[in-house]
Amino acid sequence: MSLLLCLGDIDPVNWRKAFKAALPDHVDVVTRDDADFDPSAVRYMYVWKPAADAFDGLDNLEVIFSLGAGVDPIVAHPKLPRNVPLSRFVDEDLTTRMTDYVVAQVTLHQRQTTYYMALQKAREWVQYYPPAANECRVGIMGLGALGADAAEKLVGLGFTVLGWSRNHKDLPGVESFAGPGQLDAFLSKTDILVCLLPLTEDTRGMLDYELFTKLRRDGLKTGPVVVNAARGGHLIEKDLVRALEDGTLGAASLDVFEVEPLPGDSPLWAIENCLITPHIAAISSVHRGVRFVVDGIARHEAGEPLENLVDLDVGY
Ligand code: NDP
Ligand code: OXD
Repeated sequence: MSLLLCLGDIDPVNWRKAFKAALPDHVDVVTRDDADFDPSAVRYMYVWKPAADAFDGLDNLEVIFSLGAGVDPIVAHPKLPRNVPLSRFVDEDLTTRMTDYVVAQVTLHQRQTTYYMALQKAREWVQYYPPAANECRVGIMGLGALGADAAEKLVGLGFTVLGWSRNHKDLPGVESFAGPGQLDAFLSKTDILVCLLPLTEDTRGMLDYELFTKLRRDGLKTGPVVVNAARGGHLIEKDLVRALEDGTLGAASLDVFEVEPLPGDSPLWAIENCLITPHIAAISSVHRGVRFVVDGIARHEAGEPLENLVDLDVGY
């Protein structure tokens, strides 16, 4: 039986080596490029951005493991076998790295860094004092594995933290809002909006101009801020450009984009109060990813339930 690596734009060489060293002897590690590839031998699959033929011929597939925490390209795949369980990556190292990113961006915007960068460029000395952490309200969209950890760490730093999710949450120090009916109330109290939602039919394109106009306006001097570390599909980029240009937003931090790599002619590159990183907020490391799959296969073969199963009907 075999584990099929289906890693999209990621080079499988190091993964293959690490899987071979860690998996029991009865599980081979294969790719579709192998000369002797036998789809009927595939019981397990490890997937990131599956190609059009990714699931073809896999009649004996038992479990799909997602390399990413986000499963949107897998769930949206037209040939996904919907009767096969999909287990996604939820991992302490990934979570910590994402929280590092969120805390860094939030702190930077609370301290109004893009405002002082503009002053530095203009050689101007303006002693405006940024708000203290507790005067700054951070609204996190998505209070799952990543959002909940970021919220906890931001509370620890003294920020006023709000969260919006599908279901109500009881997280220490976090004011919880749930569902579409409470979205506007959540936005109206938010100075720095952090998106950590999964990309689903309900969340695609949510971050648009109308939503930006609903954020709290009397918090940060330069206007509210959007931080998107989830998926490019959440954000309407032209709306963000407009909102940054007309002052509806004071600044933004983007790690993910509608098209990745971000095309050279995107107007986002040139906006000085839009801080861009190339989808590096958090990574599934080879070591941790291999551990996740090896443990998952062991659980499955022992007849134990798999962890972090995706509900294909809700899309995350
Ligand atoms: P989870 O599935 O653990 O959490 C998702 C959260 O979003 C839950 O709180 C859920 O609500 C909420 N949610 C889902 N749909 C809606 C909706 N329609 N309305 C309101 N709330 C909703 O995901 P993770 O925290 O593990 O990951 C979040 C995303 O982060 C991933 O999907 C991925 O896109 C992105 N990511 C980005 C990385 C990067 O490097 N930039 C790295 C890793 C992940 P409820 O709790 O009520 O179900
Ligand atoms: C993920 C990612 O979903 O890296 O894990 O984007």
